Amino acid sequence: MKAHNLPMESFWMPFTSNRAFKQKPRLVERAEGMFYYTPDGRQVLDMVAGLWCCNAGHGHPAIVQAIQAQAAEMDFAPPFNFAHPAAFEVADMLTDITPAGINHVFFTNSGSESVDTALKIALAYQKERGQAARTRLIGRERGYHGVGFGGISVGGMPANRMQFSNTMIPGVDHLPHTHLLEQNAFSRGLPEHGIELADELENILNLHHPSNVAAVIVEPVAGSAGVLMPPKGYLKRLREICDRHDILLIFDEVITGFGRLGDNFAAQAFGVTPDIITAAKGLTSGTVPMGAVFVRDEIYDQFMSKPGSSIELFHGYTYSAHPLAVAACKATQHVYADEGLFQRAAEMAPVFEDALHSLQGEPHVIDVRNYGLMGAVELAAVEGQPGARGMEMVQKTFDAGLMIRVTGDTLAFSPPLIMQESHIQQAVETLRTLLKTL
Ligand code: PXG
Repeated sequence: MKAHNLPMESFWMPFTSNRAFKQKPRLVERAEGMFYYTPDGRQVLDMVAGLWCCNAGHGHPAIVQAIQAQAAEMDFAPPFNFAHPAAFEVADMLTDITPAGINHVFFTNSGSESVDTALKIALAYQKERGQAARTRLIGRERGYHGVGFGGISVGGMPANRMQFSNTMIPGVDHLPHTHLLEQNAFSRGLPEHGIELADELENILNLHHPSNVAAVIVEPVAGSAGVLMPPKGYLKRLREICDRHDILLIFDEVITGFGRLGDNFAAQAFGVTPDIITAAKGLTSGTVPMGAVFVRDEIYDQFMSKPGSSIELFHGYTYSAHPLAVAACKATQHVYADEGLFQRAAEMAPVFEDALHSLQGEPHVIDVRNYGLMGAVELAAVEGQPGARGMEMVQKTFDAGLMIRVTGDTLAFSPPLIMQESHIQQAVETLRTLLKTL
């Protein structure tokens, strides 16, 4: 199988139909600003920030320079029992933009590691404070929390679970998802209907007794499942129920963090503060793999108040706070602040909203939804072939010079925060033309 003059067989591609891809590869070789470039020099407008991560746009000179300089200065520093100064500095920078009361951060290398780390911190915290019975975890249908065993267990994407179904971690329940297509189709911003879906948490807690539950984990806006919005008041109600029963609330902000919703985190955009925030992607604008778990002071303090001076948490990665990631993160955070990119995302959100909603009424479009610079256009599935229309759009848009993301038949958009009005107009007009060809 050699569709290109590349040796295609050795690389087992993630979350991709290898056989289909290798017959007809979609390759990108270079990136700058809002665009990718194919090996044959075609320009492709990036409407998904790579994979929801390149929030500062591609190839920002300040970030490139910082990574280059760090590679020359020090390649690696062991993170156990040793450290490098920049790791402390970047932690301090990051906790300046987290919600009040969340002032500590544990570094990982990906969103999946952040989620599994957060779940482990939640379990260990309950034990440390003498609540060892609190072992149950609650996720949500259609949730995506990465691909570690913890993440797929609390996650709610059936395809990501079924090949591994006998090895989920035990003691997990799921809230219902919040995608009420009939009631909420074509909502702008947060939908009106569905706050009562949060009350299902009380039912789950009644079943197991709250004293057995450690934590609830949700994405404030579900990304991978197709950009599913929290109904108005929903997240606040989850917070209230968790507070009532002394249960930790974890927001998985791997996508929603770092400006995506027009604020630092979804927690601030929606005015609801969780106990733990997981992050990755936009942390370094996708330049170097890095993840983070931000925790409330009470959680950190619980571990630090142990008598003696032994290791407080038996967890960590060789590459936690890797010097290259730290340098990339520091430079990225400076770019976000200096260029006011989160504010810019908030300012561009209405333009983005109007542009996406102008596709209402085009062929096959059954919903448009958006918040900040995160949006989706849902298409009706071809009878008996769910996902076929979505994949057709991935190919057709790429051929037409546009990169988008699909989940099933939902087209997802999360442009770099440097997006200008002309970019979203170009994307929407390409989509309008292609929708008529399906
Ligand atoms: N949590 C959330 C909310 C995510 O969106 C992860 C955890 C895992 O991150 P890592 O870095 O381990 O991949 C993610 C990742 C898509 C898509 O199709 C989304 C992600 C990854 C791959 C594809 O929307 N998000």
